[in-house]
Amino acid sequence: MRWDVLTLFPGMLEGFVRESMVGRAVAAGRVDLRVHQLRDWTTDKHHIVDDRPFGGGAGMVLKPEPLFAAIEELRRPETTVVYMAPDGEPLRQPLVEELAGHSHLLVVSGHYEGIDERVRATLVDREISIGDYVLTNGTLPAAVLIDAVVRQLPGVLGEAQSLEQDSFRDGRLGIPMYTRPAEFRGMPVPAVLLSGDHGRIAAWREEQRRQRTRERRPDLPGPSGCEA
Ligand code: JCQ
Repeated sequence: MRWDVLTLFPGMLEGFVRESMVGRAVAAGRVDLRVHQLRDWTTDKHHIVDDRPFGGGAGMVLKPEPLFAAIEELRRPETTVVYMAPDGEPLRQPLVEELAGHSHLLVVSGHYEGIDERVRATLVDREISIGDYVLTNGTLPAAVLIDAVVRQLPGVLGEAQSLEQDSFRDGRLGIPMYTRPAEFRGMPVPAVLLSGDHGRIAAWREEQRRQRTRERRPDLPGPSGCEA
């Protein structure tokens, strides 16, 4: 899978990529990830990427010219151009899984009050939000998107099984997990998990998922289809 990221802060992504499983996927050749400095597409002496908003108001807006030049150079026929923004479509696991099927994502990270609306109207295919709060720029949201999508790619996680156990996989939260020791500071691991009875373990886990989702996230869609 090919990724290009357009940002004013390439160093933020380079550290993350170097230190994470995304970096492993890049080293293994499963992901081709290129981070670009938006200023490289400016043509003026001072490499200016922003300007004051028409109509007045506080803050600055990313100018259309460098964004048009960069996106038109980096995109190909199969490319999906993604803009990270608080007013985008909320990022949830089904969208993550859909994006994992794309061959080329070009992620645009905004700054200040955002980017000129004409870029969004004509060049951006999808606008995605990572949550209902405001950050100073879209580079951490881009990192979040990359991490969530890349871990879905075949062979990036150790076992395919670990994806099946994910929270949100079937619209519900994950299960409680324990490891050794079987008792720690007076707290025992639930006996059923030590029983070796795979049928009872599966039933217990199913009940935990149901209870936890109901208590903590009654808003989640829940399991769909015949098991509902
Ligand atoms: C993405 N959730 C929050 C982009 C404008 C200040 O306004 C803007 C901020 C950004 C950075 O992205 C986010 C974000 N998902 O803040 C455009």
